[in-house]
Amino acid sequence: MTETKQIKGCCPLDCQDTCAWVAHVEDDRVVKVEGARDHPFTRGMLCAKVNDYQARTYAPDRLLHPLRRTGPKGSGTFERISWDEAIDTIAERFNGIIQSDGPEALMPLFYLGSMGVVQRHALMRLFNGLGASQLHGELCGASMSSLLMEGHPVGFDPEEMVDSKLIILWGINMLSTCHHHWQLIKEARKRHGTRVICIDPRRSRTAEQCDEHIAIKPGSDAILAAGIAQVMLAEGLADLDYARATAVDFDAYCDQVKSWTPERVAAACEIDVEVVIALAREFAAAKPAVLRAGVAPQQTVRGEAFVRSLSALAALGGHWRHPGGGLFFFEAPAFDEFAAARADLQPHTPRSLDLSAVGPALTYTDPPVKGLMVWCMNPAVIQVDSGRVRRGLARDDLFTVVLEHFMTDTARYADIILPATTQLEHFDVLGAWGHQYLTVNNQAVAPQGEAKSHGEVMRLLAPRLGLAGPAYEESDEEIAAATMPDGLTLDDLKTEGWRKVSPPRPDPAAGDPTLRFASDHLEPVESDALRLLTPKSHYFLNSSFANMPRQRKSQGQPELEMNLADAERLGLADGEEIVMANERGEVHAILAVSDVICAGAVCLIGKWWSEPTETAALANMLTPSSWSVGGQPAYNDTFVVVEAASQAGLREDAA
Ligand SMILES: Nc1nc2c(c(=O)[nH]1)N[C@H]1C(S)=C(S)[C@@H](COP(=O)(O)OP(=O)(O)OC[C@H]3O[C@@H](n4cnc5c(=O)[nH]c(N)nc54)[C@H](O)[C@@H]3O)O[C@H]1N2
Ligand SMILES: Nc1nc2c(c(=O)[nH]1)N[C@H]1C(S)=C(S)[C@@H](COP(=O)(O)OP(=O)(O)OC[C@H]3O[C@@H](n4cnc5c(=O)[nH]c(N)nc54)[C@H](O)[C@@H]3O)O[C@H]1N2
Ligand code: SF4
Ligand SMILES: [Mo]
Repeated sequence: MTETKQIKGCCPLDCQDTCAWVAHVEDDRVVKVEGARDHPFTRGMLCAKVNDYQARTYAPDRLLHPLRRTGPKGSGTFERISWDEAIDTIAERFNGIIQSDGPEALMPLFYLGSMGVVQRHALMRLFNGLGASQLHGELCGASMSSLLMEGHPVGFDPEEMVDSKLIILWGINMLSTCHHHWQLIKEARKRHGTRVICIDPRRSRTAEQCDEHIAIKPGSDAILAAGIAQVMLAEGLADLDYARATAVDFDAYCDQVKSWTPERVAAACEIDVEVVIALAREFAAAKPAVLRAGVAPQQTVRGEAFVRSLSALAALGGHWRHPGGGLFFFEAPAFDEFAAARADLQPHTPRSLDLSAVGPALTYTDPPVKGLMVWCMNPAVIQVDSGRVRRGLARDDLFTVVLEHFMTDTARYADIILPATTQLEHFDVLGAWGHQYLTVNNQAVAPQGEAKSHGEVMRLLAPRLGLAGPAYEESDEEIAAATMPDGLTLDDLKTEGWRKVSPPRPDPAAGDPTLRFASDHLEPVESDALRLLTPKSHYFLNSSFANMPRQRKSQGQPELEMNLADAERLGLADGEEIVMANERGEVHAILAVSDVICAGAVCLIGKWWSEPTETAALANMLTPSSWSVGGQPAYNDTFVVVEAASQAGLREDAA
């Protein structure tokens, strides 16, 4: 009988939950992955995206050998080459660029395709050692991060939420995007009869399960927050001591919110006056309430106003005083993830490029980027204004290396593609962004084909780029060991599987007041056209899995959700093919008419790929080249006109 080995690992994906899993291995093949039942936070459940992760490792379209492009950039025509040829070519081209243009003409580009410290950071050792351009910025919570830099607390141990008495889910679709957090809500409901309110322009899977759904006009969240504050202050419900001990501009904040009466707020947010008043009273009365907020409402040029307004409210209610109370966007275990990248290897402080602005970086940066290496990101699909990103990637004078599992839209633009290992084929260590557990990922099986871990690619390339020393020779485990917190060794973590490493609980009122509560702008960007929202899909993780048959089947076809009132006004019918368009491009989808999305907005779920063309609904061909002051790409400041595809066809014929 074949022996089944069970290997402790974890999900690599960019999700708050970082599930611990057990890979079941027979004859060096993973036969299933199962959630680790004894993990205190994720409790044995994987999600609908990942519960057959081995299918990704063994997918027939997986990239298993290095490839060299033979057709035009973007065409997807490649030939197989050996690792030796691939490394020779990359070294020759990168060394040539360094000689002609200097090391800053090289740009690394990565995000959270894998959250592993080795897969994310090992390759940065090369770019650090060379003095290449650095990378900064974020694609999701950039507004939150910029407020965190100002000192605003944005999270605490989520396990406290079992004792929250009121949970406000503000622009988060928890049941799709981080469903383990819902277990805490269930427990709070059981213990305290906790009410759960969802504020979301869309009746999401999560909104359906809440006690109340407030279908707010998208982008108007900071105004609703001001309205809540106005009622609390006017009715004497605010915790003035706590708020004054927290804010340096408390009086200015009070002045700002004063004019936002429930009537004005109701009109601006397109909700009822009574809803504003009741929400304020309930929020003030709960001891404590938590504002459990998400990413989508940050995705506008006013992202910081949203985060700042919620931070102000959490203090105004005094909710930080109690376990389970405060503001929660993000929480991570206390460890030094960036130690794996070894910034100390930099010979000088180089320029830094914004990872969320790849379009500008590849089209306007001076001096220009000449060599690009992309890993753990699919910029041709997920960056704002991705038409511009593609124009940059198509430049003849740009040499691009992409490390990938699949032939993504971005990989199609590569000169050289390197096959990367999946989470079942390498060792790694992961933090999380929704809890405090650090988790190990032991290698379960040998890599398929010729795939290599990023640590191994780093070790192969370093000597060819003239880099020598221990940092370039360390094994993947040694790279990961650099990130361990005090009191925890990598060996301990390997044995235990995970360890909760809690940072201190924030108390913004401790010490002198430092925080700023008043925002520069509260009002959203407006337009007569329909606002396009593009939240996360249940079965894809951003653009990952959009090529996988099971997930594709479950997700169905690209649909544009529209409110019945808008459909009637525009003379459009449920189920018909439509075109949505703006000055940047057009995208086809099937219209789904209902009351799921509020009037004035439309919603396209799923980050689809260019291939197959029948489902090539590339939302980011329409999103603008705009960012908040804190660097958040304004995915949701996208306005489109929608018409029947048949009409659009007629218009083109006539032109
Ligand atoms: N299944 C699945 N899970 C994922 C991901 C995925 O792609 N798929 N992606 C992962 C990543 S990278 C991230 S960042 C997280 C994000 O997870 P979430 O924070 O849940 O992000 P979104 O789905 O973008 O948006 C959440 C909700 O905000 C609503 N919304 C949109 N605009 C507004 C607005 O102006 N105001 C308010 N109040 N609500 C608004 C949307 O309708 C949506 O229901 O999820 C992670 N988990
Ligand atoms: N319109 C619109 N655009 C959005 C968003 C939105 O809500 N609306 N959301 C934004 C947000 S919040 C985020 S976080 C970004 C996400 O954007 P990305 O971080 O680019 O996420 P993915 O689309 O999942 O692409 C990750 C890629 O990494 C690859 N990958 C996975 N593991 C590894 C590995 O170990 N090695 C290598 N080399 N590659 C690996 C996967 O195959 C995949 O192609 O998208 C953003 N874009
Ligand atoms: S995507 Fe999130 S919920 Fe799904 S298995 Fe991975 S960590 Fe768990
Ligand atoms: Mo994200």
